[in-house]
Amino acid sequence: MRAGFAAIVGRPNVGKSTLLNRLVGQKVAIVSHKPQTTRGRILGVVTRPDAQVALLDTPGLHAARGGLNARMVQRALQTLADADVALFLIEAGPPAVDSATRRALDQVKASRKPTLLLINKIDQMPREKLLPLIDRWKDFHGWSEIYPLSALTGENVDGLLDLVARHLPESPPLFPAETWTDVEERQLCAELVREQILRFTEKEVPYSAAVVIEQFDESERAKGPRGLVRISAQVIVERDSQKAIVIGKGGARLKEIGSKARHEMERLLGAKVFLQLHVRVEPGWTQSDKGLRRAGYED
Ligand SMILES: Nc1nc2c(ncn2[C@@H]2O[C@H](COP(=O)(O)OP(=O)(O)OP(=O)(O)O)[C@@H](O)[C@H]2O)c(=O)[nH]1
Ligand SMILES: [Mg+2]
Repeated sequence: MRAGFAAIVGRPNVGKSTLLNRLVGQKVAIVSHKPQTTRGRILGVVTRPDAQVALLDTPGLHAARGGLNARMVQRALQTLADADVALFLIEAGPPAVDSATRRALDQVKASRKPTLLLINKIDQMPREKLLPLIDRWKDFHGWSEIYPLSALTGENVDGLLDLVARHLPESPPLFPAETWTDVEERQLCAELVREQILRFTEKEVPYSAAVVIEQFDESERAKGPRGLVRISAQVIVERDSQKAIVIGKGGARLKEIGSKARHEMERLLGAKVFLQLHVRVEPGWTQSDKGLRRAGYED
C-alpha cells in the first residue's frame, strides 16, 4: 500500500480545484472562472485498494502585495512544503511561457519535491498543438512525468492517480477509507455561498467578500426522511458600496445568491436547508490580521 500527500499547485485559474473535485468525485472545492477563488488548503482523499492519495488543493501562486493575497500564497507554499509530491498544473495554450508562470515554476522547483507537470484544459486546444507544447515544457524542469488532461471533461483523468501513487511512500492509509475531506460541513456551506458571490458580482467585490457561518442548527436534521438544517451566514465586505452591490435592487441579488447556494447545500447535506444571509461591512478586512481573523481566516 502507498499513501501520502500530493499538492496541486499552479497559477490562479488553471483548474486546480476542478481537478481536485474530479479526482475525488465530490465537490470539495468551489470553482469559478475568476482567478483567486481558492483561499486556503483543501484536502480531498481518494482511497483505493492499492493506494490512498491525499490531494491538497491550494490557492493560485501569484505576485501578492500583502494582506489576504499574501496569506493565500504563503498557504500554498506551506502546503507544497508538507507534501510528498507536487502536481504543477498549467493551462494548455500558446507554448510561450509568461513570466508569472515562470515565477510559479521557480517556487515549485525550490520546494525540491518530485513534480508532475499536468497540462490541463486540453479540450480547448487543437490536438496537433499538444506535442509542441509538451516539447517546450520538457526542458524547464526534471519532471517526474508530463501528463495532459482535461479536468473539466474528464479526458485522460483516469490513470493520473496511478502515476501519482507511484511517487508516494509505502505506508498504511493515513485516513479512514470513507473519508473524502477534513473540511467541516459548515465550512463547505460557507464556501458555497462565496461561490455564488463570485458568480453574481464583478470587479473587486469577489475579492472583498468573505462568508462566515453564524448558525448551523441541526436539531431537526434527523426528523423525517429529509430533515431540516437551519443555516445563517454573514457575508462580509469591505465597503458600503460593495454591500449595496451584493444586496442588489430590492434585495434581488442577495436573494439569488442565497437561493443558488441553498440548492447546493441541500445536495451536499442531503437535507432541506433554511438559509438566511446578512451582509456586514468590515472596512479593509483583507488587509489586517484582525480583519482576516474576523472573516474566518485564522492562522
Ligand atoms: N475548458 C476547460 N476549462 C477548465 C478546465 N478545468 C478548469 N476549467 C475552468 O477554469 C476555471 C478555473 O477553474 P478553477 O478550478 O476554479 O481554477 P483554480 O486553479 O482552482 O483557480 P484558483 O482557485 O483561483 O487558483 C473555471 O471556469 C473552470 O471551469 C478544463 O479542463 N477545460
Ligand atoms: Mg481553486
